[in-house]
Amino acid sequence: MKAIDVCLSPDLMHLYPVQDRTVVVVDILRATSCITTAFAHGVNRITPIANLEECHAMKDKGYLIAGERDGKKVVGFDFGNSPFEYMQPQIHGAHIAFTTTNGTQAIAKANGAGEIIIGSFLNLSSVTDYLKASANNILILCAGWKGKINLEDTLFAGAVVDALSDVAQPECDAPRVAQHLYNTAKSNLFDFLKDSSHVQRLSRLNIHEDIRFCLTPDKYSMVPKLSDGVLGV
Ligand code: 3SL
Repeated sequence: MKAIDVCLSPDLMHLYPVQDRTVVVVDILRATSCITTAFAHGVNRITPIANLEECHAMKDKGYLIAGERDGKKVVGFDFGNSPFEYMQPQIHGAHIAFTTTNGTQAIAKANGAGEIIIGSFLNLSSVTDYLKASANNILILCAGWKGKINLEDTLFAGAVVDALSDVAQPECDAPRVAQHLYNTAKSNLFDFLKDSSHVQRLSRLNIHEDIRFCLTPDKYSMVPKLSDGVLGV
């Protein structure tokens, strides 16, 4: 049986060897939900960038530039971090440079992994099918918030652990914690998350529709994958 583990914060990544692993990076609210939505709506490539200035400079190289800091679209950027922005016809065939507070930092922290894929509730079954078909051991990397653990990424990790329970053995207690949490919350994820820190943060920005959308399971079928620093499907 292959092994599955969950890293609840990018700041804990030094504890997890990733060389031969498939790392699933998850930032449910909202970076990996946006990435998934963008590919479902025809974006060609996304280059995730940790640094804001570096992303800004990509505009002069012909990229559309996108992302947020502290939830808000960056001044001068083409798109922010709402999944609804990635349904527009302009993104069709585009190459987007993308930077976010936590999601793209987590992708950078997974550097050196056997492979890196992008997970969200929107492509949950595609991700679990992909992981079932692969012989690789698995690490789910939760983006969290500035090094702190969050509920929504942990819930997604639990959903993956649960779906793979016949084929992947938890390596420590984090996968079990996540699975318990998911089984407690799964009948109404939106309600379960209503007091969570990032839902509170995003509610102040008045984006309840984004939150509901990001919690929708299996809306899209594809698995974005990182190759030479660029995401594609
Ligand atoms: O931190 C991130 O990567 C973002 O997804 C955060 S926010 O939802 O845009 O606030």
